[in-house]
Amino acid sequence: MIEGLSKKLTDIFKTISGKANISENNIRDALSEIKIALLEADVNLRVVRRFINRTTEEALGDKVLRDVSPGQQFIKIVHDSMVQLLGDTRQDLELKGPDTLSVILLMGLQGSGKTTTCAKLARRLKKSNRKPLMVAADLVRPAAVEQLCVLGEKAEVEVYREDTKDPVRVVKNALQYAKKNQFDTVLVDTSGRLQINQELMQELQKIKKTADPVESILVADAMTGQNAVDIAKDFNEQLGITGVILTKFDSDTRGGAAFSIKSITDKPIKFIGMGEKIDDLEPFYPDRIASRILGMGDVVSLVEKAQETMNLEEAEELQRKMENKTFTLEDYLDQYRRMTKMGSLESLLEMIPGAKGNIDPDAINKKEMKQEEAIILSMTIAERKNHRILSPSRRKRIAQGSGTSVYLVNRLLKKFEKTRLMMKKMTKNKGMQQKMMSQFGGFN
Ligand SMILES: Nc1nc2c(ncn2[C@@H]2O[C@H](COP(=O)(O)OP(=O)(O)O)[C@@H](O)[C@H]2O)c(=O)[nH]1
Ligand SMILES: [Mg+2]
Repeated sequence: MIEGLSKKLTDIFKTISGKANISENNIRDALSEIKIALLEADVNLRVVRRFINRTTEEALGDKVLRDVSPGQQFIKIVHDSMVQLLGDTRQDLELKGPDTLSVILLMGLQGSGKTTTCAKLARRLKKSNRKPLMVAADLVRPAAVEQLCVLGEKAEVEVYREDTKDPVRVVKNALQYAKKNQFDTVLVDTSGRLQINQELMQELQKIKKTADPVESILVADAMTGQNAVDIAKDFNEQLGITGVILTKFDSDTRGGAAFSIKSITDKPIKFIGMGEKIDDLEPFYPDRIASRILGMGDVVSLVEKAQETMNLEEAEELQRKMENKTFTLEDYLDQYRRMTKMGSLESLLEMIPGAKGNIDPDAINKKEMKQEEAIILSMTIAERKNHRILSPSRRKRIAQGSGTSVYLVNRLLKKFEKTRLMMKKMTKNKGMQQKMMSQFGGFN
């Protein structure tokens, strides 16, 4: 995610924070480099200009030049301006209370990720105890209804469908169905087109009138950069949107759309799509994204994500085990399973400070994880609890039982030992960062 910009900014900061004294010229030089970096990241020119003007004004004030650590102060100013650019504070969906039906309309061009995002959102709402219904109102693209139904099964959310070519009728009937069956949220998946055209806009206007949504969300592909911004502007002018979900943020190496949308449309980015899987949707936190881009890591997001799959007691239990050296192969397996439950490993790594560049996501081999799981499952309970009893003959038996080889069994044991050792070292250091790292320590 946004690697290019992140790398450039980190380099610029490295130069400036290494200086004991900073002159006005140093600041101007750094800012003009930042300007180039932002333009290369495909950020809208007007937005860049405004950003640079504001930041220059702040940075040339007394605050930076007279500060004891001017470099840090300068970085903070850039960080804060960036947060502002990204939209200041987190904007969640604004839904009505559970007793009133809330409709969320998802719109966008073909392939932007509407259907996938519809299911991701529905799943999220379901997890937060709402009762969502998805409506298949894309009747243009063949198989679109089927696609939503398949995703509906994954998300465990019901899909309303009808055999017709009239999306307005489907929406109308779906709303009645939802009211009758006590659903509290209706998500409408609409059809897109390759480009914005009259036909699409008219269709969406009619649907919007019938659906009377509380949220009209534009789903836009982050990888299309400034194009996504132009689309957001058009949709907002013609249909009125309440927010944007930027998809494929995991594959967006530049970041131009994320930086420009709020300034250009004055509508917030509410979520980002971080992968193809149903759980790969994250709330958009301007401050955390800015920190991630500036290479400060995103400990808070990571902690929250971990908390979703592991409660506090479990985390403390794990901590205790590590300190008492009773961390066993079973716990190791357990950690692996949690990791896969948490979503894509690559997106997790990105959030760990210091992991970027140090841990190679390709080294986290899914096949290897499966093999390791099979190996541990072929062990007896006693063996899992105490790996020291694993004699050569036991290892041979386990290799056969798991369909692997003695070499792979030995490799796993070596990795496990290394993980234990690293966890031990890390639990000695207090501090959240180390705590978090320790849970993922098995990967280098
Ligand atoms: N990497 C990645 N792929 C995504 C994301 N969201 C959607 N996709 C993929 O984009 C393609 C188009 O998605 P789809 O939901 O069918 O788009 P629609 O035409 O707007 O309904 C599919 O292959 C999705 O798996 C995302 O956040 N990250
Ligand atoms: Mg679709």
